[in-house]
Amino acid sequence: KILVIGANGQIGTELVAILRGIHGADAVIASDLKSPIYNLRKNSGPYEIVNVLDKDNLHHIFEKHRPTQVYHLAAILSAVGEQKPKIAWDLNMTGLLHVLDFSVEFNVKKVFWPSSIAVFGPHSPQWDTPQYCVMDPNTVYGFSKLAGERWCEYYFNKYNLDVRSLRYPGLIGWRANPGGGTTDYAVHIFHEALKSGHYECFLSANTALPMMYMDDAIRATIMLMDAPADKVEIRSSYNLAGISFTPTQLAEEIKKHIPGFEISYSDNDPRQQIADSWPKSIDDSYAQNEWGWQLEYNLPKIVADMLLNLRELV
Ligand code: VAH
Repeated sequence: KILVIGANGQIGTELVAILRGIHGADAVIASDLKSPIYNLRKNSGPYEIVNVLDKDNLHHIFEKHRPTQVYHLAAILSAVGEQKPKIAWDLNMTGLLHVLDFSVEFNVKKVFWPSSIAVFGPHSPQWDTPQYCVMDPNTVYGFSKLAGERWCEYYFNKYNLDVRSLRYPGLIGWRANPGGGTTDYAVHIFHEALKSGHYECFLSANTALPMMYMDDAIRATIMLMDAPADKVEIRSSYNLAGISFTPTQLAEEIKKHIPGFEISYSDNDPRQQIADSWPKSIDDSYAQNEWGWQLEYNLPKIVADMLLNLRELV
């Protein structure tokens, strides 16, 4: 049995559908704080309401389903985290510790937990940011992910818990919207391009950020989880590079499909300083060398696939 916590989120929505496709619907228990949102994936299967801060509730879910794998995706992202820092720290940190403790108690075989390029900060190398370097994240989300990486490695070393993690770039997908992040512009822009032909971007024109298509992110997750344990030498979290582009470059690519599309830029959005603290590009040679990671979606492929799929929906 696979338990996915945070099943209604941007990653969870896609991961549940893919995992159910691989293992069968009944093998994957989706769970989130609220009742299921019947989204584009329209997949059905076991569902539980879970609150990772409610130890009794969470313990009951582990006891009832005795999962052999757990994907713990529930978190508050960077922008919302700055609006409610203590709530973000509590959910992201205490929630992870509850999941790690119950995974040990119930002898869960593998645990996945998403980290982020947000673990890097203003003094980290900005280009081709390496796996190991100075990390001084200045968002609650970022340092909760950095601390979470330390806890994951600690539980691996101390309790032999097979926990695995990826530092995702900003994720772009069409099946589920992002929730409260700084990279959300790269999803909203597609909806607006189709709906109104215009998008006011909350990041400045030349803000380069590492991004990745959701299909690549999910494939990387499955590849990491399927890799033999001895190939997974990094137990904090693996850099994943994706591709780096600016809002201007993304808009230019969209204009190839929607010639009349216009982008404008609002200024002094608080998310700009978050973006400015993050790397502009990432080095993911450890993921490539240790478990064979290879990216598939470049910018033209992302834009073509997003517009092809969203045209039906918007
Ligand atoms: C965020 N989408 O914007 C997340 C992600 C690298 C960005 O962690 O907060």
